[in-house]
Amino acid sequence: MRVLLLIDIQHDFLPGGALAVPEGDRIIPLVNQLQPHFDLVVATQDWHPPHHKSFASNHEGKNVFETTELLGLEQVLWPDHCLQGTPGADLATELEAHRIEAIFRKGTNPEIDSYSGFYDNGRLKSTGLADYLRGKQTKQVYLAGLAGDYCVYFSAKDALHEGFETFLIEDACRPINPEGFEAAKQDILTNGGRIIQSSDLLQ
Ligand code: VGL
Ligand code: ZN
Repeated sequence: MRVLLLIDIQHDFLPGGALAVPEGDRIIPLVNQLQPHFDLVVATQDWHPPHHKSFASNHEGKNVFETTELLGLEQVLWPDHCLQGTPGADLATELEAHRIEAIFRKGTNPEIDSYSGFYDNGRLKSTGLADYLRGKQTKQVYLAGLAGDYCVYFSAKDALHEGFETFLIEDACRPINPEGFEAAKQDILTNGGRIIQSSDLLQ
């Protein structure tokens, strides 16, 4: 199985959203075009409870994008985003959803953040995504979505670690921080992943 893994394509990560990724909306037509080229399409959804400790609003005297420590890990403090059950947490309206066979939610533990679609940042808990993909006889995982330097990157790293052949579709991602995305792509290559373009898949 060749699987397209769509990371956090949610309203709060699009322009106008609570944690807008620059040009985040630009990937959606591309992602819709890519979907029919895969055996299976799976999505992740950032899904935080209101008192999530990755929110700056839950740390007195801290501003957004400052850092702190959560359970011994460095943590960027984000604006409140992807609150469970709110429109900001919904998958983007423009994203074609009928091919998405499963949605894995993450970020539900208020004590720790969860960038990867496979595990929280402390690896305290699995989402079940790796076992689900193995159950589907998945060999290759192709990633697209938001943000390229956070949740796409950490999901790609875990996909490699779980033994999947891993491809990051560069032009079907947008980062919060371009320099962070450059470092992320280098690290994926170093760990045996590949960086490709959507034109490599679309004929
Ligand atoms: C994300 C920051 C906080 C992401 C999620 O989807 O990349 N980034 N929560
Ligand atoms: Zn989040």
